[in-house]
Amino acid sequence: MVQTKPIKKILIANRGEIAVRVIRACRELGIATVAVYSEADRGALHVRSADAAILLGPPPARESYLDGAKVIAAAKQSGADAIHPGYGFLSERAEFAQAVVDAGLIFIGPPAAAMEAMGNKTRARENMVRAGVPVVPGNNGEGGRGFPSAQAALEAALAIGFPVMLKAAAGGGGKGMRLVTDEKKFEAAFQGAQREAASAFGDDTVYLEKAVVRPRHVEVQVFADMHGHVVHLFERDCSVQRRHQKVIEEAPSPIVTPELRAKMGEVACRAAAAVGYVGAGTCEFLVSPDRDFYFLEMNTRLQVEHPVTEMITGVDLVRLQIAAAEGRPLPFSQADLAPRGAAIECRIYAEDPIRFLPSPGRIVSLRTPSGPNVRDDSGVTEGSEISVYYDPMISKLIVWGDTRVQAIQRMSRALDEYRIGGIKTNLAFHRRVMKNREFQAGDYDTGFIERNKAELCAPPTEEETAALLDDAIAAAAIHVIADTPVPATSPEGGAVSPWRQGLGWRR
Ligand code: MV4
Repeated sequence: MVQTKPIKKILIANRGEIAVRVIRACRELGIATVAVYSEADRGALHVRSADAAILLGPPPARESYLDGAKVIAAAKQSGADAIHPGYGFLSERAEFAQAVVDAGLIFIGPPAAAMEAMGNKTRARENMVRAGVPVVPGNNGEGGRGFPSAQAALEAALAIGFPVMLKAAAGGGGKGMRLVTDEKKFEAAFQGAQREAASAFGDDTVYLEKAVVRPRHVEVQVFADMHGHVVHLFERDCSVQRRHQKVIEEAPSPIVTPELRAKMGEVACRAAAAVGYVGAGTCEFLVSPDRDFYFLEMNTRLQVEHPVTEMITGVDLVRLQIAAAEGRPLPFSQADLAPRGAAIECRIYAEDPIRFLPSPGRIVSLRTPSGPNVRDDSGVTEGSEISVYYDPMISKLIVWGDTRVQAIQRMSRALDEYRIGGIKTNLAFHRRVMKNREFQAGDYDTGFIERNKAELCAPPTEEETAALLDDAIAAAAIHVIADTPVPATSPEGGAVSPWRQGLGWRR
Protein backbone atom coordinates (compact mmCIF):
# COMPACT_ATOMS: atom_id res chain seq x y z
CA MET A 1 0.00 0.00 0.00
CA VAL A 2 1.40 3.37 -1.06
CA GLN A 3 0.98 6.23 1.38
CA THR A 4 0.14 9.67 0.04
CA LYS A 5 2.49 12.37 1.28
CA PRO A 6 1.48 15.91 0.30
CA ILE A 7 4.38 18.04 -0.92
CA LYS A 8 4.52 21.56 0.57
CA LYS A 9 7.73 22.99 -0.84
CA ILE A 10 9.65 22.10 -4.01
CA LEU A 11 13.20 23.03 -4.90
CA ILE A 12 13.63 23.32 -8.65
CA ALA A 13 17.12 22.10 -9.58
CA ASN A 14 17.19 23.88 -12.91
CA ARG A 15 17.08 27.25 -14.67
CA GLY A 16 15.40 28.98 -17.59
CA GLU A 17 12.04 28.14 -19.05
CA ILE A 18 11.65 24.70 -17.42
CA ALA A 19 12.26 26.13 -13.94
CA VAL A 20 9.60 28.78 -14.66
CA ARG A 21 7.26 26.06 -16.02
CA VAL A 22 7.57 24.01 -12.82
CA ILE A 23 7.17 27.10 -10.60
CA ARG A 24 3.93 27.94 -12.44
CA ALA A 25 2.52 24.49 -11.70
CA CYS A 26 3.53 24.81 -8.03
CA ARG A 27 1.82 28.22 -7.75
CA GLU A 28 -1.41 26.76 -9.08
CA LEU A 29 -1.17 23.97 -6.50
CA GLY A 30 -0.28 26.27 -3.59
CA ILE A 31 3.13 24.63 -3.24
CA ALA A 32 6.01 26.88 -2.13
CA THR A 33 9.00 27.10 -4.48
CA VAL A 34 12.75 27.41 -4.06
CA ALA A 35 14.90 28.37 -7.04
CA VAL A 36 18.62 27.72 -7.28
CA TYR A 37 20.92 29.82 -9.41
CA SER A 38 24.48 30.43 -10.47
CA GLU A 39 26.33 33.75 -10.40
CA ALA A 40 25.45 34.16 -14.09
CA ASP A 41 21.73 33.94 -13.25
CA ARG A 42 21.38 36.62 -10.56
CA GLY A 43 18.11 38.34 -11.39
CA ALA A 44 17.06 35.65 -13.89
CA LEU A 45 13.33 35.13 -14.42
CA HIS A 46 13.27 31.78 -12.61
CA VAL A 47 14.91 33.39 -9.57
CA ARG A 48 12.39 36.23 -9.54
CA SER A 49 9.49 33.81 -10.02
CA ALA A 50 10.20 31.60 -7.01
CA ASP A 51 9.31 32.27 -3.37
CA ALA A 52 12.95 31.88 -2.36
CA ALA A 53 16.26 31.46 -4.16
CA ILE A 54 19.61 30.01 -3.19
CA LEU A 55 22.93 30.76 -4.86
CA LEU A 56 24.76 27.57 -5.82
CA GLY A 57 28.07 28.90 -7.11
CA PRO A 58 30.01 30.15 -10.14
CA PRO A 59 28.53 30.17 -13.67
CA PRO A 60 29.99 26.87 -14.98
CA ALA A 61 27.26 24.23 -14.54
CA ARG A 62 29.78 21.82 -13.00
CA GLU A 63 30.15 24.22 -10.07
CA SER A 64 26.46 25.08 -9.77
CA TYR A 65 23.53 23.33 -11.48
CA LEU A 66 25.42 20.04 -11.85
CA ASP A 67 26.68 19.93 -8.27
CA GLY A 68 24.27 17.43 -6.70
CA ALA A 69 25.61 17.83 -3.17
CA LYS A 70 25.10 21.61 -3.29
CA VAL A 71 21.57 21.17 -4.63
CA ILE A 72 20.62 18.71 -1.89
CA ALA A 73 22.17 20.97 0.76
CA ALA A 74 20.11 23.88 -0.60
CA ALA A 75 16.94 21.77 -0.41
CA LYS A 76 17.65 20.81 3.23
CA GLN A 77 18.56 24.39 4.15
CA SER A 78 15.38 25.80 2.61
CA GLY A 79 13.07 23.21 4.13
CA ALA A 80 11.94 21.82 0.78
CA ASP A 81 10.47 18.33 0.88
CA ALA A 82 10.96 17.52 -2.80
CA ILE A 83 13.30 18.26 -5.72
CA HIS A 84 12.15 18.67 -9.33
CA PRO A 85 15.16 18.19 -11.65
CA GLY A 86 13.64 19.56 -14.88
CA TYR A 87 15.50 18.29 -17.95
CA GLY A 88 19.26 18.18 -18.61
CA PHE A 89 21.63 18.85 -15.69
CA LEU A 90 20.96 16.26 -12.92
CA SER A 91 17.66 14.96 -14.28
CA GLU A 92 18.89 11.58 -15.53
CA ARG A 93 21.59 10.82 -12.98
CA ALA A 94 20.54 7.76 -11.03
CA GLU A 95 23.09 8.46 -8.25
CA PHE A 96 21.57 11.91 -7.75
CA ALA A 97 18.00 10.54 -7.61
CA GLN A 98 19.17 8.02 -5.00
CA ALA A 99 21.05 10.67 -3.00
CA VAL A 100 17.89 12.80 -2.89
CA VAL A 101 15.91 9.89 -1.45
CA ASP A 102 18.74 9.04 0.97
CA ALA A 103 18.59 12.65 2.21
CA GLY A 104 14.94 12.08 3.14
CA LEU A 105 13.58 14.10 0.21
CA ILE A 106 11.21 13.21 -2.62
CA PHE A 107 12.73 13.03 -6.12
CA ILE A 108 10.11 14.12 -8.65
CA GLY A 109 10.99 11.51 -11.24
CA PRO A 110 11.44 7.76 -11.59
CA PRO A 111 13.16 5.51 -9.03
CA ALA A 112 16.96 5.36 -9.45
CA ALA A 113 16.68 1.67 -10.42
CA ALA A 114 14.44 2.50 -13.40
CA MET A 115 16.92 5.16 -14.52
CA GLU A 116 19.74 2.64 -14.30
CA ALA A 117 17.79 0.02 -16.24
CA MET A 118 17.41 2.49 -19.13
CA GLY A 119 20.64 4.50 -18.73
CA ASN A 120 23.03 1.98 -20.24
CA LYS A 121 21.93 1.36 -23.83
CA THR A 122 22.91 -2.30 -24.15
CA ARG A 123 21.34 -3.07 -20.78
CA ALA A 124 18.19 -1.23 -21.93
CA ARG A 125 18.15 -3.25 -25.16
CA GLU A 126 18.39 -6.50 -23.21
CA ASN A 127 15.64 -5.41 -20.82
CA MET A 128 13.42 -4.45 -23.76
CA VAL A 129 13.99 -7.70 -25.68
CA ARG A 130 13.00 -9.57 -22.53
CA ALA A 131 9.84 -7.43 -22.25
CA GLY A 132 8.88 -8.15 -25.88
CA VAL A 133 9.61 -4.62 -27.08
CA PRO A 134 10.93 -4.47 -30.67
CA VAL A 135 14.49 -3.11 -30.81
CA VAL A 136 16.59 -2.49 -33.93
CA PRO A 137 18.20 -5.80 -34.96
CA GLY A 138 21.78 -5.72 -33.74
CA ASN A 139 24.47 -7.17 -31.55
CA ASN A 140 25.46 -6.03 -28.05
CA GLY A 141 28.79 -7.87 -28.13
CA GLU A 142 29.78 -10.59 -25.74
CA GLY A 143 27.33 -10.65 -22.87
CA GLY A 144 26.37 -7.06 -23.65
CA ARG A 145 29.91 -5.95 -22.82
CA GLY A 146 30.98 -4.99 -26.32
CA PHE A 147 33.44 -6.65 -28.68
CA PRO A 148 36.94 -7.87 -27.80
CA SER A 149 38.29 -6.75 -31.19
CA ALA A 150 37.40 -4.88 -34.37
CA GLN A 151 37.53 -8.25 -36.15
CA ALA A 152 34.88 -9.76 -33.85
CA ALA A 153 32.70 -6.67 -34.34
CA LEU A 154 33.13 -6.86 -38.13
CA GLU A 155 31.94 -10.48 -38.14
CA ALA A 156 28.85 -9.40 -36.23
CA ALA A 157 28.34 -6.49 -38.66
CA LEU A 158 28.55 -8.82 -41.66
CA ALA A 159 25.92 -11.06 -40.06
CA ILE A 160 23.61 -8.06 -39.54
CA GLY A 161 24.30 -6.68 -43.03
CA PHE A 162 25.48 -3.17 -43.99
CA PRO A 163 24.72 -0.33 -43.42
CA VAL A 164 25.23 -0.60 -39.65
CA MET A 165 25.34 1.86 -36.77
CA LEU A 166 28.08 1.80 -34.15
CA LYS A 167 26.85 3.22 -30.86
CA ALA A 168 28.33 3.83 -27.42
CA ALA A 169 26.71 1.67 -24.71
CA ALA A 170 27.10 4.50 -22.20
CA GLY A 171 25.90 7.09 -24.72
CA GLY A 172 22.57 8.20 -26.07
CA GLY A 173 21.34 11.17 -28.01
CA GLY A 174 23.70 10.46 -30.91
CA LYS A 175 27.04 11.01 -29.15
CA GLY A 176 29.74 8.56 -30.20
CA MET A 177 27.55 7.21 -33.02
CA ARG A 178 28.95 6.13 -36.44
CA LEU A 179 27.16 5.06 -39.59
CA VAL A 180 29.20 2.48 -41.52
CA THR A 181 28.10 1.79 -45.08
CA ASP A 182 30.67 -0.78 -46.13
CA GLU A 183 33.13 -3.34 -44.85
CA LYS A 184 36.26 -1.42 -45.90
CA LYS A 185 35.45 1.49 -43.60
CA PHE A 186 34.50 -0.66 -40.62
CA GLU A 187 37.74 -1.02 -38.67
CA ALA A 188 38.56 2.70 -38.68
CA ALA A 189 34.98 3.56 -37.68
CA PHE A 190 35.01 0.99 -34.88
CA GLN A 191 38.22 2.35 -33.42
CA GLY A 192 36.95 5.93 -33.80
CA ALA A 193 33.70 5.08 -32.02
CA GLN A 194 35.60 3.35 -29.19
CA ARG A 195 37.90 6.32 -28.74
CA GLU A 196 35.01 8.79 -28.76
CA ALA A 197 33.00 6.70 -26.29
CA ALA A 198 35.98 6.43 -23.93
CA SER A 199 36.63 10.16 -23.89
CA ALA A 200 32.96 11.23 -23.73
CA PHE A 201 31.65 8.66 -21.22
CA GLY A 202 34.70 7.02 -19.67
CA ASP A 203 33.47 3.70 -21.09
CA ASP A 204 34.58 2.47 -24.52
CA THR A 205 31.89 -0.20 -24.91
CA VAL A 206 30.45 -0.04 -28.42
CA TYR A 207 27.53 -2.06 -29.81
CA LEU A 208 26.02 -2.62 -33.24
CA GLU A 209 22.63 -1.96 -34.80
CA LYS A 210 21.35 -2.35 -38.33
CA ALA A 211 21.03 1.21 -39.70
CA VAL A 212 17.49 2.32 -40.38
CA VAL A 213 17.57 4.41 -43.55
CA ARG A 214 15.62 7.70 -43.70
CA PRO A 215 14.11 7.22 -40.26
CA ARG A 216 11.55 9.36 -38.47
CA HIS A 217 12.08 10.12 -34.80
CA VAL A 218 8.79 9.35 -33.11
CA GLU A 219 8.60 9.26 -29.32
CA VAL A 220 5.79 8.17 -27.05
CA GLN A 221 4.97 9.99 -23.80
CA VAL A 222 4.28 7.57 -20.99
CA PHE A 223 3.16 8.15 -17.45
CA ALA A 224 3.16 5.73 -14.53
CA ASP A 225 1.98 6.03 -10.92
CA MET A 226 3.18 4.12 -7.84
CA HIS A 227 0.11 1.87 -7.98
CA GLY A 228 1.07 -0.08 -11.08
CA HIS A 229 -0.90 1.97 -13.61
CA VAL A 230 0.85 2.96 -16.84
CA VAL A 231 -0.70 5.02 -19.62
CA HIS A 232 0.64 6.60 -22.78
CA LEU A 233 -0.24 10.09 -23.99
CA PHE A 234 0.37 9.42 -27.68
CA GLU A 235 3.36 10.40 -29.73
CA ARG A 236 5.45 13.38 -30.76
CA ASP A 237 7.32 13.63 -34.03
CA CYS A 238 10.77 15.18 -33.53
CA SER A 239 12.25 14.47 -36.94
CA VAL A 240 13.10 18.14 -37.61
CA GLN A 241 16.55 18.07 -36.00
CA ARG A 242 20.02 19.29 -36.74
CA ARG A 243 23.10 17.56 -35.32
CA HIS A 244 20.87 15.76 -32.80
CA GLN A 245 19.45 19.08 -31.66
CA LYS A 246 15.65 19.13 -31.96
CA VAL A 247 14.32 22.30 -33.59
CA ILE A 248 10.61 21.63 -34.20
CA GLU A 249 8.35 19.03 -32.61
CA GLU A 250 4.73 18.18 -33.21
CA ALA A 251 1.95 15.98 -31.93
CA PRO A 252 0.47 13.83 -33.24
CA SER A 253 2.98 12.54 -35.81
CA PRO A 254 1.69 13.12 -39.35
CA ILE A 255 2.78 9.60 -40.34
CA VAL A 256 1.26 7.67 -37.44
CA THR A 257 -2.09 6.01 -38.14
CA PRO A 258 -4.56 5.26 -35.32
CA GLU A 259 -3.56 1.57 -35.50
CA LEU A 260 0.18 2.33 -35.31
CA ARG A 261 -0.50 4.80 -32.47
CA ALA A 262 -2.27 2.14 -30.43
CA LYS A 263 0.51 -0.38 -31.10
CA MET A 264 3.39 1.98 -30.29
CA GLY A 265 1.58 3.25 -27.20
CA GLU A 266 1.03 -0.25 -25.93
CA VAL A 267 4.69 -1.14 -26.52
CA ALA A 268 5.86 2.04 -24.75
CA CYS A 269 3.71 1.20 -21.70
CA ARG A 270 5.18 -2.30 -21.67
CA ALA A 271 8.71 -0.84 -21.77
CA ALA A 272 7.97 1.45 -18.81
CA ALA A 273 6.28 -1.28 -16.79
CA ALA A 274 9.23 -3.65 -17.39
CA VAL A 275 11.62 -1.36 -15.49
CA GLY A 276 9.23 -0.34 -12.69
CA TYR A 277 8.86 3.17 -14.05
CA VAL A 278 7.10 5.96 -12.12
CA GLY A 279 6.29 9.47 -13.37
CA ALA A 280 6.72 11.05 -16.81
CA GLY A 281 8.96 9.28 -19.33
CA THR A 282 9.47 9.05 -23.05
CA CYS A 283 10.17 6.04 -25.24
CA GLU A 284 12.06 7.00 -28.39
CA PHE A 285 11.43 5.00 -31.53
CA LEU A 286 12.79 5.02 -35.05
CA VAL A 287 10.07 4.58 -37.65
CA SER A 288 11.16 3.34 -41.06
CA PRO A 289 9.60 4.62 -44.32
CA ASP A 290 7.40 1.49 -44.40
CA ARG A 291 6.33 2.20 -40.81
CA ASP A 292 8.23 -0.51 -38.97
CA PHE A 293 9.12 0.85 -35.56
CA TYR A 294 11.98 0.08 -33.19
CA PHE A 295 12.65 1.11 -29.61
CA LEU A 296 15.82 3.23 -29.37
CA GLU A 297 16.05 4.50 -25.82
CA MET A 298 13.96 5.80 -22.94
CA ASN A 299 14.36 9.33 -21.61
CA THR A 300 13.66 9.13 -17.90
CA ARG A 301 12.65 12.76 -17.43
CA LEU A 302 10.16 15.40 -18.52
CA GLN A 303 11.17 16.52 -22.01
CA VAL A 304 11.59 19.95 -23.56
CA GLU A 305 8.80 19.18 -26.03
CA HIS A 306 6.22 18.03 -23.43
CA PRO A 307 3.91 21.01 -24.18
CA VAL A 308 2.77 19.63 -27.56
CA THR A 309 1.49 16.56 -25.71
CA GLU A 310 -0.22 18.80 -23.15
CA MET A 311 -1.92 20.72 -25.98
CA ILE A 312 -3.43 17.64 -27.68
CA THR A 313 -4.42 15.86 -24.46
CA GLY A 314 -5.33 18.71 -22.08
CA VAL A 315 -3.16 17.06 -19.41
CA ASP A 316 -0.80 19.20 -17.29
CA LEU A 317 2.22 16.88 -17.13
CA VAL A 318 4.05 18.80 -14.40
CA ARG A 319 0.98 18.81 -12.14
CA LEU A 320 0.71 15.09 -12.82
CA GLN A 321 4.39 14.56 -11.97
CA ILE A 322 3.87 16.23 -8.61
CA ALA A 323 0.74 14.19 -7.90
CA ALA A 324 2.53 10.94 -8.77
CA ALA A 325 5.48 11.90 -6.54
CA GLU A 326 3.02 12.43 -3.69
CA GLY A 327 1.89 8.84 -4.19
CA ARG A 328 -1.49 9.63 -5.74
CA PRO A 329 -2.98 7.26 -8.31
CA LEU A 330 -3.43 8.44 -11.91
CA PRO A 331 -6.72 10.38 -12.09
CA PHE A 332 -7.60 8.90 -15.51
CA SER A 333 -7.20 5.68 -17.44
CA GLN A 334 -6.08 5.02 -21.02
CA ALA A 335 -9.68 4.90 -22.23
CA ASP A 336 -10.22 8.48 -20.96
CA LEU A 337 -7.50 9.80 -23.26
CA ALA A 338 -7.88 10.81 -26.90
CA PRO A 339 -5.65 13.02 -29.02
CA ARG A 340 -7.38 16.19 -30.14
CA GLY A 341 -6.21 18.50 -32.94
CA ALA A 342 -2.57 19.22 -33.71
CA ALA A 343 0.18 21.03 -31.82
CA ILE A 344 3.56 22.34 -33.02
CA GLU A 345 6.49 23.64 -31.01
CA CYS A 346 9.27 25.84 -32.40
CA ARG A 347 12.39 26.19 -30.30
CA ILE A 348 13.51 29.79 -30.49
CA TYR A 349 17.29 29.85 -30.14
CA ALA A 350 19.66 32.76 -29.73
CA GLU A 351 21.73 31.76 -32.70
CA ASP A 352 23.11 32.92 -35.98
CA PRO A 353 20.41 31.69 -38.38
CA ILE A 354 22.80 30.87 -41.19
CA ARG A 355 25.73 29.27 -39.38
CA PHE A 356 23.72 27.82 -36.44
CA LEU A 357 26.22 29.28 -33.97
CA PRO A 358 25.06 30.52 -30.54
CA SER A 359 24.55 34.29 -30.47
CA PRO A 360 24.80 35.29 -26.83
CA GLY A 361 24.00 38.81 -25.66
CA ARG A 362 21.34 40.97 -24.06
CA ILE A 363 17.71 40.90 -25.16
CA VAL A 364 17.06 44.63 -25.43
CA SER A 365 13.48 44.40 -26.63
CA LEU A 366 10.95 41.60 -26.59
CA ARG A 367 7.39 41.14 -27.72
CA THR A 368 5.94 37.68 -27.37
CA PRO A 369 2.99 36.44 -29.40
CA SER A 370 -0.35 35.58 -27.84
CA GLY A 371 -3.93 35.05 -28.92
CA PRO A 372 -6.03 31.89 -29.03
CA ASN A 373 -4.15 28.62 -28.56
CA VAL A 374 -0.72 30.22 -28.55
CA ARG A 375 1.66 29.41 -25.71
CA ASP A 376 5.09 30.86 -25.15
CA ASP A 377 7.18 29.02 -22.56
CA SER A 378 10.11 31.26 -21.87
CA GLY A 379 12.72 31.81 -19.20
CA VAL A 380 13.66 35.32 -20.25
CA THR A 381 12.31 38.87 -20.27
CA GLU A 382 13.41 42.14 -21.78
CA GLY A 383 16.86 42.86 -20.37
CA SER A 384 17.77 39.20 -19.88
CA GLU A 385 21.27 38.12 -20.82
CA ILE A 386 21.71 34.99 -22.95
CA SER A 387 24.95 33.70 -21.47
CA VAL A 388 27.62 31.54 -23.04
CA TYR A 389 27.43 29.09 -20.13
CA TYR A 390 24.10 27.45 -20.89
CA ASP A 391 21.83 26.30 -23.68
CA PRO A 392 20.95 29.27 -25.93
CA MET A 393 17.22 28.43 -26.08
CA ILE A 394 15.24 31.65 -25.48
CA SER A 395 11.77 30.22 -25.56
CA LYS A 396 9.46 27.54 -26.87
CA LEU A 397 6.61 28.77 -29.01
CA ILE A 398 3.75 26.27 -29.00
CA VAL A 399 0.47 26.47 -30.89
CA TRP A 400 -2.58 24.28 -31.16
CA GLY A 401 -5.01 23.98 -34.07
CA ASP A 402 -8.06 21.91 -34.92
CA THR A 403 -6.08 20.45 -37.78
CA ARG A 404 -2.39 20.36 -38.68
CA VAL A 405 -3.01 22.93 -41.44
CA GLN A 406 -4.54 25.32 -38.89
CA ALA A 407 -1.65 24.74 -36.51
CA ILE A 408 0.85 25.66 -39.25
CA GLN A 409 -1.14 28.80 -40.12
CA ARG A 410 -1.28 29.76 -36.46
CA MET A 411 2.44 29.13 -35.96
CA SER A 412 3.25 31.34 -38.96
CA ARG A 413 1.12 34.11 -37.50
CA ALA A 414 2.65 33.75 -34.04
CA LEU A 415 6.19 33.76 -35.46
CA ASP A 416 5.35 36.99 -37.32
CA GLU A 417 4.22 38.57 -34.03
CA TYR A 418 7.45 37.66 -32.26
CA ARG A 419 9.96 40.51 -31.84
CA ILE A 420 13.34 39.87 -30.28
CA GLY A 421 15.77 42.76 -30.37
CA GLY A 422 19.46 42.80 -29.53
CA ILE A 423 20.47 39.25 -30.46
CA LYS A 424 20.29 37.02 -33.50
CA THR A 425 17.61 34.33 -33.47
CA ASN A 426 16.29 31.51 -35.64
CA LEU A 427 12.80 33.06 -36.02
CA ALA A 428 13.24 33.47 -39.79
CA PHE A 429 14.33 29.82 -40.06
CA HIS A 430 11.08 28.71 -38.42
CA ARG A 431 9.00 30.93 -40.71
CA ARG A 432 10.62 29.25 -43.70
CA VAL A 433 9.98 25.76 -42.36
CA MET A 434 6.27 26.64 -41.98
CA LYS A 435 6.26 27.62 -45.68
CA ASN A 436 8.16 24.52 -46.83
CA ARG A 437 6.18 22.05 -48.97
CA GLU A 438 7.81 18.93 -47.49
CA PHE A 439 6.99 20.12 -43.96
CA GLN A 440 3.46 21.14 -44.92
CA ALA A 441 2.89 17.69 -46.41
CA GLY A 442 4.17 16.11 -43.18
CA ASP A 443 6.54 14.24 -45.43
CA TYR A 444 9.91 14.74 -43.76
CA ASP A 445 12.52 12.60 -42.00
CA THR A 446 15.59 13.27 -39.89
CA GLY A 447 17.47 14.51 -42.99
CA PHE A 448 14.97 17.34 -43.60
CA ILE A 449 17.07 20.33 -42.51
CA GLU A 450 20.25 19.10 -44.20
CA ARG A 451 18.39 18.46 -47.47
CA ASN A 452 16.69 21.88 -47.40
CA LYS A 453 19.61 23.87 -46.01
CA ALA A 454 19.87 26.16 -49.05
CA GLU A 455 16.23 27.21 -48.71
CA LEU A 456 15.97 27.30 -44.90
CA CYS A 457 19.31 28.91 -44.10
CA ALA A 458 19.69 31.30 -47.03
CA PRO A 459 20.58 34.91 -46.21
CA PRO A 460 17.47 36.99 -45.46
CA THR A 461 15.40 38.18 -48.43
CA GLU A 462 14.90 41.92 -49.02
CA GLU A 463 11.51 41.67 -47.35
CA GLU A 464 12.94 39.90 -44.29
CA THR A 465 15.76 42.43 -44.03
CA ALA A 466 13.25 45.29 -44.15
CA ALA A 467 11.21 43.71 -41.34
CA LEU A 468 14.35 43.17 -39.24
CA LEU A 469 15.39 46.79 -39.82
CA ASP A 470 11.97 48.03 -38.73
CA ASP A 471 12.43 46.02 -35.56
CA ALA A 472 15.89 47.37 -34.91
CA ILE A 473 14.69 50.96 -35.40
CA ALA A 474 11.72 50.38 -33.11
CA ALA A 475 13.98 48.84 -30.47
CA ALA A 476 16.40 51.76 -30.69
CA ALA A 477 13.54 54.28 -30.50
CA ILE A 478 12.14 52.62 -27.40
CA HIS A 479 15.51 52.96 -25.73
CA VAL A 480 15.91 56.60 -26.68
CA ILE A 481 12.49 57.25 -25.16
CA ALA A 482 13.30 55.19 -22.08
CA ASP A 483 16.50 57.17 -21.55
CA THR A 484 14.78 60.56 -21.89
CA PRO A 485 14.12 62.10 -18.48
CA VAL A 486 10.44 62.56 -17.79
CA PRO A 487 9.42 65.92 -16.25
CA ALA A 488 8.47 65.32 -12.65
CA THR A 489 5.55 67.74 -12.74
CA SER A 490 3.07 69.06 -15.27
CA PRO A 491 2.20 72.75 -15.73
CA GLU A 492 -0.83 72.00 -13.53
CA GLY A 493 1.54 70.84 -10.80
CA GLY A 494 0.61 67.12 -10.82
CA ALA A 495 2.86 64.25 -11.85
CA VAL A 496 2.76 63.50 -15.57
CA SER A 497 2.95 59.92 -16.60
CA PRO A 498 4.82 59.08 -19.78
CA TRP A 499 1.54 57.58 -20.93
CA ARG A 500 -0.09 61.02 -20.98
CA GLN A 501 2.77 62.37 -23.03
CA GLY A 502 1.86 59.86 -25.68
CA LEU A 503 5.05 57.94 -25.18
CA GLY A 504 3.54 54.77 -23.78
CA TRP A 505 4.21 53.43 -20.30
CA ARG A 506 7.66 52.28 -19.38
CA ARG A 507 9.21 50.50 -16.47
C1 MV4 B 1 19.88 5.26 -35.46
C2 MV4 B 1 19.65 5.73 -36.77
C3 MV4 B 1 19.52 4.78 -37.77
N1 MV4 B 1 19.61 3.48 -37.47
N2 MV4 B 1 19.95 3.94 -35.23
C4 MV4 B 1 20.53 9.52 -33.39
C5 MV4 B 1 20.26 9.90 -31.98
C6 MV4 B 1 20.08 8.66 -31.21
N3 MV4 B 1 19.01 8.77 -30.26
C7 MV4 B 1 19.82 7.61 -32.24
N4 MV4 B 1 20.07 8.18 -33.52
C8 MV4 B 1 19.94 7.42 -34.63
N5 MV4 B 1 19.99 6.09 -34.43
C9 MV4 B 1 19.83 3.09 -36.21
N6 MV4 B 1 19.93 1.78 -35.95
C10 MV4 B 1 19.59 7.09 -36.99
C11 MV4 B 1 19.75 7.95 -35.93
C12 MV4 B 1 19.69 9.34 -36.26
C13 MV4 B 1 18.67 10.16 -35.82
C14 MV4 B 1 17.68 9.67 -34.99
C15 MV4 B 1 16.68 10.50 -34.54
C16 MV4 B 1 16.66 11.82 -34.93
C17 MV4 B 1 17.65 12.33 -35.73
C18 MV4 B 1 18.66 11.51 -36.18
C19 MV4 B 1 19.65 12.03 -37.00
C20 MV4 B 1 20.65 11.21 -37.43
C21 MV4 B 1 20.68 9.88 -37.06
